[in-house]
Amino acid sequence: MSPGLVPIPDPEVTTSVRTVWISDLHLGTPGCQAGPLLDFLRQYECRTLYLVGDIIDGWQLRRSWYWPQAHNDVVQKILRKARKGTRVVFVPGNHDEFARRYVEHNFGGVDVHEDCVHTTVDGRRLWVTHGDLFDGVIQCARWLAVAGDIAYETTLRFNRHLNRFRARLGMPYWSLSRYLKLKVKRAVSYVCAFEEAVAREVRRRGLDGVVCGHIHQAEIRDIGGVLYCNDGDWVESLTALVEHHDGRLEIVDWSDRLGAQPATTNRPLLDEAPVLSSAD
Ligand SMILES: [Mn+2]
Repeated sequence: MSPGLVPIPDPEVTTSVRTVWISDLHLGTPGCQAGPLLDFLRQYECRTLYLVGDIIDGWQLRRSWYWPQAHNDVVQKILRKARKGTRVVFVPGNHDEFARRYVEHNFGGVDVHEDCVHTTVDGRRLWVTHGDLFDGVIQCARWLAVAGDIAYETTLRFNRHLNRFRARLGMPYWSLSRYLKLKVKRAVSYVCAFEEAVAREVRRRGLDGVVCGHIHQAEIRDIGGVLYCNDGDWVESLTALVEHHDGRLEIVDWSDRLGAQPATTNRPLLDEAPVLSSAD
């Protein structure tokens, strides 16, 4: 191949999996890595595609309009999958909470749900939720440990209402992680607290595990008998979670396939993306 030519992915080569989860695309921001995301969507075929929140960044778009063709292509690709028979489920996050008023509706083949339960082929029941609900819980973690379950549930509910109210006033999403970002050492404990809070809710619901996003950190791990899965993001880490046809769950790290680190220029300051790599 002559230098300067970019290899064109073979449209015949596809990877078939049972389920794909992606979140935190942040379409509508310069940080969204739409090109690699499109390549991923072209390669992976699935029966069910979950869009686990922060797909379109309504907060950023409200401040300034940014919508290049590549972002359109991503939306078109997803709608095309829906037309071709993929079940597409959209679970809104905090940056696209405008969609939460459309829950239990269907748009162009995309089902919108506040949250939902996915059953793997081997029968494990996973709660699919964006994860922003837990920001408030982490903030209050210390007194919650004392006050117990009722206070915990009240805080979950309070955080949701608080941020709806702030959105109506045009105020940005409140997030503890924005504060933690300034104190990078504490970002690690933020991630742990987040994961623990999510796992606790999964246990309370009597489910086997969870798939979420929000903190831009892909992971599959066991937390006290709860399967915690985070599908990462398409701003920094370029990751997705997939369920193979035998029920095996795996994180696909697309940055590996690029053979280079994802671009770090033009990355917007996201309020829920602790910069762990700069921790000392
Ligand atoms: Mn989020």
